[in-house]
Order: sequence, then structure tokens, then C-alpha cells
Amino acid sequence: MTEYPTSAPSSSPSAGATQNKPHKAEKITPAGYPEPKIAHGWLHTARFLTTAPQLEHLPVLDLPEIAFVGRSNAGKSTCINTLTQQKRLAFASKTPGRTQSINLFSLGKQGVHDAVLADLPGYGYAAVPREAKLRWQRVMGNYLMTRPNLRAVVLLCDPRLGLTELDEILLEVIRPRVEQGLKFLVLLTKADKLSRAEATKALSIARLQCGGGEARLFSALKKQGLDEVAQLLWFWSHEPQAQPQGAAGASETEDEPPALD
Ligand SMILES: Nc1nc2c(ncn2[C@@H]2O[C@H](COP(=O)(O)OP(=O)(O)OP(=O)(O)O)[C@@H](O)[C@H]2O)c(=O)[nH]1
Ligand SMILES: [Mg+2]
Repeated sequence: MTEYPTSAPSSSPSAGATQNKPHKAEKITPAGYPEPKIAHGWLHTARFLTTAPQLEHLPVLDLPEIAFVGRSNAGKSTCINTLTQQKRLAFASKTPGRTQSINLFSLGKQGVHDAVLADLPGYGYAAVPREAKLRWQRVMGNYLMTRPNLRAVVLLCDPRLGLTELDEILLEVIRPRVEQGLKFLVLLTKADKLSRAEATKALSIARLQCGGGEARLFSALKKQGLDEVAQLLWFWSHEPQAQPQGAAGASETEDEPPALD
């Protein structure tokens, strides 16, 4: 049984289809952020696009892509479902390791795609066989280093665990691209499990660790942080780009990325 439908939506994103201009009726605040309802309306347009077990199966897209990464069970798929206000768009589960391929979801109103969300399998799940772990490390490392249209990375982290060694390695992997303009957000998930004091402390630590990126608290259960994250993702996806973002140039057969496990 497959987790996802296998057919792409009727109007697929295509090269050159990037739409960076907001619709005329949309209200944008002076800082460039939309009102929350605009950002939520945009996220609600998310549709399954494709699933790719390996990098070469990913479609080449000329659309800003936002990747959700983090340890297994951190809440990536749940976060995507919450942000898009769809119960079963991404496959969330109590069992760690449920997301096993890169799953892409396209966004955009009236059939015009203007961004893509990518749900990535988590790392750090001990029960995964060694071979599968190594394969996945290579795929994810290469994805993060080379995906040309990658605009932003959202690193989801359970604040009760904090940023683990594997998360730190991931930060190292993307650092060169962050320096070149890749957007980066540490999202402290399951904030409903923390007291107010614990949440404040976790957020200040994450802000120190995220090296120039953003850090936010998030709870799918309590819908905490939803407006801010939705606005940020909208802003990042619609921000005019000064120059096309270059990939680091590696391919899956070139240099091995640092091991994530
Ligand atoms: N209390 C609480 N539980 C959450 C929250 N977000 C996710 N969860 C739970 O955490 C578990 C894992 O969620 P997933 O979204 O499947 O996690 P994932 O990061 O996609 O996991 P993998 O696909 O294995 O990498 C599920 O049981 C969710 O219900 C949250 O904000 N609060
Ligand atoms: Mg998942």
C-alpha cells in the first residue's frame, strides 16, 4: 500500500512558472509580511505533487522550495498538515520513521504554483537498518547541498531534547548555503509539552544556536506559532531574489556529506 496518491495535480509546476507577485487584492504589511489570513489561505492550497525516494527522482522545479527537516518523530509531517490545515496531506504517525521519501507539496492559488513544501524523512531513529541510514544520509546531505531551488530550511526540533548532535551536523551542512542567502528557521515543536518558563528558556537557547537564522516555538496541538510561521513562509517564498541561488555543485556521486548518524 502506498502512503500517497501517485498522480500529480492537473497543473504541475513548470520551469519559469515562479510567481513572485502577490495578488492585487492581497494586503501586505510595510515589512513585506502578509496578514495571517493571506498566508493561511495560501498554505491551504497545498496539494500533493510527488514522492521521491532518491534525489534523481525529484522534478527540476523553478519554484522556491521549503524543506522540513529534523529528527524522526520531531513533528515535521504534523507541522505541514497543521500549516496547510489539512489532516492527511503529509503522513504523520506515532511510529518514528514513517516518512521514508522526500514528499513534495505544491502551493499556489488558481492553479498557478508559486512554491513547494518538502517533507523529508527524519534522522536519528535507532531501529532503521545501518544500510538504510547511510543511504538516507547521502540523499539528504546532497539534497540540502545541491537542490538548486531550495529557498528555506525549517529544522524541527523537540525542545525537550534540544538540538542534538545530528541537528548540529545538519547545521554545518547547510551553513555555506545560509551564508549565501538560504533562509533558515529552527522550529521548537510540541511546545504544549513545556511550561512557560521552559519554553522561554528553550527559545533563548535555540536563538543562540541557530547562527543567524530564526527560532520560534510551535505547537500543532495548541496552534501556537501558526500565524508567525505561515507569514514567514509566505514572505520567504514571495521575496524577490536579487540573484538566482546557486547550488554548491556536488552530485550524489561526488563528495560524501558529513554523516548524520
Ligand atoms: N503534543 C504534541 N504532539 C505532537 C505535535 N506535533 C506532532 N506531535 C506528535 O508527534 C508524533 C510524530 O509526529 P510526525 O509529524 O509524524 O513526526 P515526523 O517528524 O514527521 O516523523 P518522521 O516522519 O518519523 O520523521 C505524532 O504522534 C504526532 O501526533 C505537537 O505540536 N504537540
Ligand atoms: Mg514525517
